[in-house]
Amino acid sequence: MDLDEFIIIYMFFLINVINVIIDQPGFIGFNIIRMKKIPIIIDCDPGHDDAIALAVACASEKLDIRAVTVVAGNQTLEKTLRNAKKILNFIGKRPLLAAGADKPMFRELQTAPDFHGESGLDGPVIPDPADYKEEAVPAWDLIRRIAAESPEPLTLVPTGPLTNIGILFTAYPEVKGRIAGISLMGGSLFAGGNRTSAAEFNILVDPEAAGIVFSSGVPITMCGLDVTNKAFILPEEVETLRSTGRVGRFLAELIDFYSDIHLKQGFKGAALHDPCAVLALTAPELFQTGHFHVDIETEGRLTLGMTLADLRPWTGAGANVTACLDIDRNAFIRVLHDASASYGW
Ligand SMILES: [Ca+2]
Repeated sequence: MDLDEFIIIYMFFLINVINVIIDQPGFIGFNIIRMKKIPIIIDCDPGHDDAIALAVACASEKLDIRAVTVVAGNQTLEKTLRNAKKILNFIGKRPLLAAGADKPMFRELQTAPDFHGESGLDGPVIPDPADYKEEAVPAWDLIRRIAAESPEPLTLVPTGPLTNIGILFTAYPEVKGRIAGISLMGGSLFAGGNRTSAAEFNILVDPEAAGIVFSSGVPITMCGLDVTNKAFILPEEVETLRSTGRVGRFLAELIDFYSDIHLKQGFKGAALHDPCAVLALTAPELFQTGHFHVDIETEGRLTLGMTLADLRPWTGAGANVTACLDIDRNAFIRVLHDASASYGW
C-alpha cells in the first residue's frame, strides 16, 4: 500500500466514524441541522381553505411561522383580517400578523362570496379575539423587516391574490435576495380556470401582481388547479376529520359550508386548494411536479389572469416554476387528519 492509498482508506474510515458519531442523539450539532425548521411567512385571504392551510401549517414541526400577512381576495381586507385573527386564535397560535392591500395593485377588487359566504368564513361560529392586534405596519413592510433580520432566507406561502408580494417586490426589490422561494396556491396550467374558463381566482383578482411575482426570478412552486382540484375531501373523510378533536370539528364545519358549491359543480368533494401550498413544503413527496416557463396574461379579453406555460422546448425560455401536477390524495387526507388530531381536544 502506498501513501496515497493509505490516505484514501484512512479518509473513508474517518468519514464513516464521523457519520456514526453525529447520528447519535447526544451530538448537538447534527441535531440542530436535522431539526432546522423552514422559516415562512403565510400571506392569505381567509377563506375556508386558507383556514385549513393555516391549521396544517401551524401543526407542522417542520415550519417556523415568522408571520401571517393578510390580503383582500375571498372577501374584503377587513373581513379576511378578522377571519385570520379568529382562526389563529382558535387554533391557539398567535404569530405576528399584518394587514396588507385592500385592493389589487391596478384593479378593483372582486371577491368570492359564492364560495366563502358574506363573512368570508361562513359556517362555524368561533370567537372574535379583540386582544389580538395586527402590527402597525403594512404586510410588505413587515415581510421586509423579518427578511432583513432573519439569518436564513425566508419562504413565502401565498394562498390569496399576490398583491402583497407584488407590492413588496416593487417597493423593495432587494428583498428578493432574502427570499429562498415562494410556494403558492394559484393558477392552472392544464386544468382550465375556475373563475373564468381561462383563469383561477387568485391570479385573476390581481394579474399584474402575479406577473411581477412570476417574473421576479425567485424560485416558485405553484399549486394550481392542476393539483388542487385533485386534493378534494370525500364526505366520509370529513366525518373522520370531525372526530379528531376541536380543530378537526372546526375544519369539518368549514368544509360542510364549502362543500355545497363544489358538489353542485360536480366535484366529488370540496377541493382543498390552499393546504397544498403548505404541503408542497412540508411533504413534497406527496406531489408529482414538472418544470415550466409560465407567464401571466394581463390583457386578454377572454384570457385575463391565465397562467400560460410555454411548452416549446426550442425557445430556450428557462423554467421559472415548479408546478405540482398530481397528488397522493389518500396520503394528503392522512396528513390533514394527523394535523388536526395534533391539536387535541
Ligand atoms: Ca385563499
